[in-house]
Amino acid sequence: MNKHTDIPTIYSLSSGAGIAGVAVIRISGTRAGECLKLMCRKPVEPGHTALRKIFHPITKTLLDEGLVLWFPAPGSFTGEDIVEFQIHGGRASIMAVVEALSNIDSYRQAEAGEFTRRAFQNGRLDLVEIEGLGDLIHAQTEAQRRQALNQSEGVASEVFNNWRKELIGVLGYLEASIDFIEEEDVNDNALAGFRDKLIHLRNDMEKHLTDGVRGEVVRDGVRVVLAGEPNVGKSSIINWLARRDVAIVSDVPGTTRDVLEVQLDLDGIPVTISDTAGLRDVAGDEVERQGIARTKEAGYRADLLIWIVAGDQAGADLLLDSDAEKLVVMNKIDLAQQNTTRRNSGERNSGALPVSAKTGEGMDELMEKISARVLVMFGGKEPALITRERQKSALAMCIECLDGALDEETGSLELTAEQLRMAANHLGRLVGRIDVEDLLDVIFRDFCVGK
Ligand SMILES: Nc1nc2c(ncn2[C@@H]2O[C@H](COP(=O)(O)OP(=O)(O)OP(=O)(O)O)[C@@H](O)[C@H]2O)c(=O)[nH]1
Ligand SMILES: [Mg+2]
Repeated sequence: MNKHTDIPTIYSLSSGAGIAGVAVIRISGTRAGECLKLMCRKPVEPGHTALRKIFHPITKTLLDEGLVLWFPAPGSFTGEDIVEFQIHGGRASIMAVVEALSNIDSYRQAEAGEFTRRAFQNGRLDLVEIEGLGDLIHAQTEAQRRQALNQSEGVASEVFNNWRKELIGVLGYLEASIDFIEEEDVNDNALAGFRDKLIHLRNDMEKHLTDGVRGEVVRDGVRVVLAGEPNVGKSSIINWLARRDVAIVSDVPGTTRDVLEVQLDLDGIPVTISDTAGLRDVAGDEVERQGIARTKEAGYRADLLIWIVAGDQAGADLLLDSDAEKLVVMNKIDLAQQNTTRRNSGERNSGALPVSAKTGEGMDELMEKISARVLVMFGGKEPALITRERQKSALAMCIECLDGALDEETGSLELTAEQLRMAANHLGRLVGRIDVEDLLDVIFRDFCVGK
């Protein structure tokens, strides 16, 4: 087989589904240029765009007219020759051009993420950049966009590559020393020169690893959970925060049975607010018991737990086991103002934020408080470099090996060197320089066709 038939040329609609003014069809591969010759009567200059009539390669009927882009390898997105047709966005126009492309020898439909996979294979993007690109496509909020762009543009990779370079530099020095230093005075002498440097590097890595919690939360969203006893007004509050009737409100205690989620964008940070079943002893009702189990689970996983008490009820202490930050809110202050039980409730929850989901009093302040807490926890600073479990575990393993290398008890220079080599390998795996075939399917699974 020659080079041409080895690797098929792939094509796909790269713009989204649904009717739009313009659709982009991308073609990539060693034979991408052929569709230009077969489907356009005039050539397009390399690196340029031109308006062209687009014809069927066999029947020669006119299919559409649009902009045609021609990016020869290696400077294209995939590192291969790429052609892009920007045609009219109607379904029939898209289908006609896609069908036309299927007639060209060695052309086939691209699979999900295949363009990006080729970009990786041709060294145009590393794994972290690809993960960032995947996140960028899904980014819904400003903080997600900034974080994803930081990765897709290679800012994070540059840091990881520099760490790796430093480790390899030290490793080279150590390996050279192995041949020259006598066994007895090996470790101290050979390590002394770079111990501080390695410790500094290790601490820097750890800082970014810890910061990864923020990175993951920005990707996945901050979890804010509303909880409390039945009837305190949790569902009324979530409806107010969502500015629509997402949850059923009634004066029957135990109305909410399930966890109900609403997505909000608070100053660029994605937030999921959950309404939950009210907590109480319900020996008799199986459905409510299951609901309460879900409340406990949600509370356990929360980043911020909002405990709600009602101004006209006694006001229970927080009944959930959770490491989350907490905020206590006293709802129904409109009733409390006329009710003596407020004193009771008020004493137990003296720091509680007074609100009324009915009159709206204090509700803007509640929203501001949630935003402020979320921002303190996850926003404001530079985007995190580590944003997902895969990256976190690679960096954690690197630090572990580095600790092994720095351990004074290690005893032999060879073992120290081996630990350093493994530490560098974990960083190599993080950016996808080495040994990552097994990761690729998982990473590209999240990509859509056409990307
Ligand atoms: N007066 C007054 N009534 C309120 C206020 N907030 C909620 N209510 C009423 O209190 C009752 C219970 O409200 P919900 O929002 O369903 O309470 P919940 O905490 O979700 O209750 P469960 O789902 O049963 O746990 C309803 O009749 C609401 O209209 C408030 O601020 N003031
Ligand atoms: Mg409810």
